[in-house]
Amino acid sequence: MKIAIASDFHLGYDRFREDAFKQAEEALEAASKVADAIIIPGDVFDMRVPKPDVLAEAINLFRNLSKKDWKARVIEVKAANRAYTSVPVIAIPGTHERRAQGAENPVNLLGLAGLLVDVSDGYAVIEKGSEKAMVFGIGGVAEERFLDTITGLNPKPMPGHFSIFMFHQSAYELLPFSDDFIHLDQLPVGFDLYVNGHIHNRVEKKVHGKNFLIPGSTVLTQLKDGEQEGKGFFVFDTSTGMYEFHKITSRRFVVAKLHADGKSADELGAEIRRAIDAAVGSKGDVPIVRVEVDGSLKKGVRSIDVDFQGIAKEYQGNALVEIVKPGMESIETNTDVEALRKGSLENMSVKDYGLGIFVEKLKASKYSLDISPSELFELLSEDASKDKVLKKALEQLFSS
Ligand SMILES: [Mn+2]
Repeated sequence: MKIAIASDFHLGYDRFREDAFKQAEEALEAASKVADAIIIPGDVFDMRVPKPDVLAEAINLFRNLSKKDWKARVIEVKAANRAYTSVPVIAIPGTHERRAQGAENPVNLLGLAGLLVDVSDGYAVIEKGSEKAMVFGIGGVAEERFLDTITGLNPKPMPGHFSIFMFHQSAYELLPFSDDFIHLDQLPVGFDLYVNGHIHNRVEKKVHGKNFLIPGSTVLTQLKDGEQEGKGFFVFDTSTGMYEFHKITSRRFVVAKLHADGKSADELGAEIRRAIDAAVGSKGDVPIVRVEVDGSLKKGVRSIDVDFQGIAKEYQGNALVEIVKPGMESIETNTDVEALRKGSLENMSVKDYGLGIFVEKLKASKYSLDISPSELFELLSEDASKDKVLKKALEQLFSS
């Protein structure tokens, strides 16, 4: 049985909305042609409460997919939510869809509509002729709760089935940043394949001697060096244990690193234009070009003397230009900003980074409410419930 692994579509992503949709569509369409089943480890949507037109986009996408002539079927599901289809498209919600406990998330909505199988906190069995595979899924949870969640659910492979463990978290070996992140050797043992989402560049590793695959996002979001490699999805053949990466047509992304060192405003301007011209080239597409400038300009020249915005505008229609100029301003820095600059937060979303700081600060202030710091963070980030949550938190604070 051939299983496609495609992840992090981020439908509704504001900045490159059309890219997100088109590239997800191409990945799913291509996957349906070469694979018997598709599994999606989270972040189908970019937001926890997508607007109706984004939901409509997703519904159209998955409806087309479910009409294909699938040779494999989902024959059994035991998960947090009921399944309403046997089409072998199996997903979990990611961190971008994570909502406060008890609230429906948009991936679950697609499950309710019978457009995919939401395999959160449980498993689905796929059958194709005499071949059987099972997928155990755990949707994105707060990092510090993941180990407890694994312990609570106790995922086990199924004898006689090719068993896949699918989740959506950071991993310490990939992001050595927080002690809350799972270590790969803490993942449940005995599975034939481990599949993760969340991280937006492609990762191929081994866990418990088996393959551990992250396909990366299908759309550019973080504009980091690692995303220049091109987007796509994996296809894993359960009978041979071999897999390959299928590229999709994704918008070209080029990073150019320049040094301001002792240059005049005009010199730097010219150098930036040369770098963008080179990146645009003659391919006729509209690439995303990120120009990173470091160092300081010639004495007496300030970075505001360089018309960065004007330069970016000159390329309208030919390139999507982003110019970042760390280190050029003599602004106050702190360790957090330094860490961001040095790229030690590679692969981590701003939301996760913010959550990390929030949890740390609460721990330091000996926070002791019933509600966990990450749940509080989730609640506070849900616009509609802010007043309610503040009230609830205040009540708890002042009643004790
Ligand atoms: Mn993501």
